[in-house]
Amino acid sequence: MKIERVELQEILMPLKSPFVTSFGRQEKKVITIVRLHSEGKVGIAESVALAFPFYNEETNGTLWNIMEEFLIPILLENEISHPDDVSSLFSHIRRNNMAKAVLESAVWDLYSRINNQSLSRALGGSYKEIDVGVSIGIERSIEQLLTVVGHFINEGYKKIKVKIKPGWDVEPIKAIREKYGYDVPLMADANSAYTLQDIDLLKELDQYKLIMIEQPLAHDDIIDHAKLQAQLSTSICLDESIHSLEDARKAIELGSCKIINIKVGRVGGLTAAKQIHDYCASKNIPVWCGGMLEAGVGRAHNIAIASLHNFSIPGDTSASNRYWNEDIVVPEVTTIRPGVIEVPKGDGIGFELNEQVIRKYLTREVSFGA
Ligand code: OSB
Ligand code: MG
Repeated sequence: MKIERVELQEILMPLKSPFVTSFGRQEKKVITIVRLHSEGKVGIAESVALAFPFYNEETNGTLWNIMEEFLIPILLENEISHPDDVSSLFSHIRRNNMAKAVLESAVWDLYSRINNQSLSRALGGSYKEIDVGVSIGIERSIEQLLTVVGHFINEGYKKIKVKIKPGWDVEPIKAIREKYGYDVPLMADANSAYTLQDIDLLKELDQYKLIMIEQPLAHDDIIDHAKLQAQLSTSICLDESIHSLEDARKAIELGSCKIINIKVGRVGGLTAAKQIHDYCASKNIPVWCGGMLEAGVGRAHNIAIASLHNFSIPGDTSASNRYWNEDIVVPEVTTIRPGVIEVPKGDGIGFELNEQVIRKYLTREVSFGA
């Protein structure tokens, strides 16, 4: 397949309510939508880099720079026989995984559309439905947090993840357990807000029987996480620390985690996500699909990868209406039953762009190639 044209569109969409983590507060989200044209078909994907380099080093700005200057010329100049080729073509460019991932994921969508199959099928997925959870930011009070948690428990989400940071950890977790009990599948995500000096506090969380604690320590660490895991009964899940199959192998060998959160953007694309999934399966390490506040296109890619068998823990891919008043795809990404999303059977990601919504929030657009 030869990519004939690449279109980039940037949109700025307001979130329904602000999302606060240990690294910052977001009220709107910048999203770059990629369209790749070949053989009369269009493959699509959406970027996940945030507007600021506080989760990882990439931003929407660095993404455009790397795509325009390096990645898009490679896509336009090379014949691609399979989407797996793209990661090899990009491999000499260091990091910039989110820039690589958005283009690579669009190639996967294009490839599956050209072959008249669903992206899930092209990736080797087996689930027809996936269980999903929800991620809840840092709220302004315990009372408000309990209201929000209660709302999502009522909606039937299969995993409740709450953000924690120093000063907002034991107290909110304890309050959730006291009000809603121990049957709620609850976990915490620290986004690297702690160090080994906080070990006593992190051990205190053990009594609340969390299904895991996500990325408690530094974004670039796997050594201290191994020391911490040895002293915690709660499983550690790594997010920020895992950028590649090699990172996953080293973290698992060191005992730095018992679970891995796979984000397609963070690992540089669907091929890498699948490889990490397969490796983790061979080591009995369950994985789940993380999120980056995606709109419908990103959710659709997440649903497809989460249909692979070792995605055995509900991910963060809630329905689009958890964050958005309107979706950038039709149909909108919804649950079919409480906490369950159907894996689409249609070609590619199984959703089409909602041009009207995209036009409404468009901030810039450019195209390359024919
Ligand atoms: O750490 O998983 C994270 C959002 C932005 C950046 C990092 C993270 C998150 C979330 C939200 O937790 C997940 C989602 O609902 O998309
Ligand atoms: Mg996380």
